[in-house]
Amino acid sequence: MTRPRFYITTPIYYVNDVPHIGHAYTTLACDAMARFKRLDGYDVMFLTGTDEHGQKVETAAESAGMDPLDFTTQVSQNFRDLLPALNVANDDFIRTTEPRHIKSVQEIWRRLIDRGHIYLGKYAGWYSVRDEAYFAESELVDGMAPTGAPVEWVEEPSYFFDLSKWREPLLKFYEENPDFIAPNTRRNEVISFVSGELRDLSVSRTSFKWGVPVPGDDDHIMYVWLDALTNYITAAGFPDTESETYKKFWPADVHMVGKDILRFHAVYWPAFLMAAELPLPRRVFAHGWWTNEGQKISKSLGNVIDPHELIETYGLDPVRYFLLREVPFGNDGDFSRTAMIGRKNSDLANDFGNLSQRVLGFIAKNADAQVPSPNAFTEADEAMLAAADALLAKTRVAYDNQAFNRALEGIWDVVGAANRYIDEQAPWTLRKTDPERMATVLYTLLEVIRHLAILMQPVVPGSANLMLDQLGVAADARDFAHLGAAHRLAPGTALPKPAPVFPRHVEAE
Ligand code: ME8
Repeated sequence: MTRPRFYITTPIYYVNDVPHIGHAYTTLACDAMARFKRLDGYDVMFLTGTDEHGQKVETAAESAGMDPLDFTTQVSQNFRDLLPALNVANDDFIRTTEPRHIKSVQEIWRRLIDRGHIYLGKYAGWYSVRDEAYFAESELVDGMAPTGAPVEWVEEPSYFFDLSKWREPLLKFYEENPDFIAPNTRRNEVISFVSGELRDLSVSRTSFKWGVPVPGDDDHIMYVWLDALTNYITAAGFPDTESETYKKFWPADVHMVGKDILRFHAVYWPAFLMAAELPLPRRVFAHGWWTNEGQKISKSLGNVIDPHELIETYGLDPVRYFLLREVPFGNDGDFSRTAMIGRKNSDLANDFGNLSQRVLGFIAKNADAQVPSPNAFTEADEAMLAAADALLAKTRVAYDNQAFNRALEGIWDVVGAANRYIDEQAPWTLRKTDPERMATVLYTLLEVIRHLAILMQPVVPGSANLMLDQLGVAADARDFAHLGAAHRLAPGTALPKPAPVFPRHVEAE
């Protein structure tokens, strides 16, 4: 039986900078999504990588006094190193300086030229190196790019892509594919942008060298966004459209991006692909931006959040949980120490951690350290089990909408119900009055915790698996096919000595 496939991508990160919380955030969201789909039976490809060409990177290499390729190799490694630190399970890592990519971008170019969508002209206008984007005079705000980045006047020969011809096809595509851009507010922004005037796009530069040469005209190098966006199809095997990987994985299911780079992904990229007669990705999700204690994060303010330091201070899984739980995915969020510690202590340690520790600790002491044998289930037990069994369907809907916070809220509803159930059923009293009933209550709780831990794997993989170890769940019985009544815990299974999985936050001395 062939499994359904799922292809998800992060943006490829500019190698002009060290990785920060913004990069970690996009990557973690994709990792949770990829892990969820793998556990749900999909054949997944999860791609991340680095964007290594263009003026911005060339300038960064110059200031470091390094050859651009040596520089990008060094900085790209910092992004690669972040992945194991975040426990991210990507399937591929692409660098735009790799031969496979250069071949792919040049083929895209040829397809565009062959179909008459690229012509030679002259660009005269503003360019922001920080955004790697062109701006018209009318778009400037107080002499700056709308993003606040400085702009410089550029006047040079340039190839143009006939973007203006793609206005109608794009609008038709958005209308026919209402899920292509999410969240909805962002979709409306893109539609209103495209409904205005779309100008042809300059797609080559002649004033610097660090990039992919235009086939047949070495004086020009390709515009870095045309180069960068193509990475997604390169990794799927393009230009070999007959390859197994390409046939299986292209088009991508989700391009996850920050809201600042939505236009490139939701306007330029589909236009390039339509013009090149290649299939379009299914969805672009634009997430919001993080601030630090209410302030915009910037190097000049010196408040950039280093993901390694966060992990060291709060632990990896609490950080993963916080970022995906704290704000509705798509909205902006504020990182504050108080909020981070609050989530770690109340959600993870008190609610979820304590639930499993109470139940497993009690079984270790009072129920022979094994999965108890249940007797007849009461209405309360049935309701508790039904809530756990129903969670997969709800969680799946939330993930399919990239609503990580909603998925977690749904899971926490059941965590809360289980904590109330344990207090109401009071197994510690039943121990003396009705040991058979106690066994049924504990069994019900173990089953609920098993469901919670299995469903929490995408967000807190390390901790969820530790919990599953303590529940005696075999490593090959942790995917979503094992949820529900058909795979209940076997009574009599020996349980290892439990230890708390989610410790409370302790302030460093
Ligand atoms: O844009 N909060 O790369 P990049 C949340 N190379 N997300 C943030 C953030 C913050 N404070 N700061 C940055 C590029 N980001 C291109 C992409 S893809 C073909 C090419 C996010 O390294 C930002 O929104 O500047 C973006 O999605 C990502 O970090 C990469 O930024």
